Amino acid sequence: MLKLNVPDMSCGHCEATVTKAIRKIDETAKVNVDLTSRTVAIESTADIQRIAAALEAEGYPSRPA
Ligand SMILES: [Cu+2]
Repeated sequence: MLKLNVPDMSCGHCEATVTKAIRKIDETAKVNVDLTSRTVAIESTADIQRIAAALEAEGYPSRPA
């Protein structure tokens, strides 16, 4: 399980965008967004750097949580 802190996530739209960006890297990823703590829990075998880069490209910089 990977956990990323994504401070710019604030609403359902952000959640959808972030989820989509992760699924583009790994369509079977399990993604669980917590808007309160602004963290994303990800179950994926994909490289965390690739996921972080995809999020950044969508305007959501992240850091390990
Ligand atoms: Cu939003």
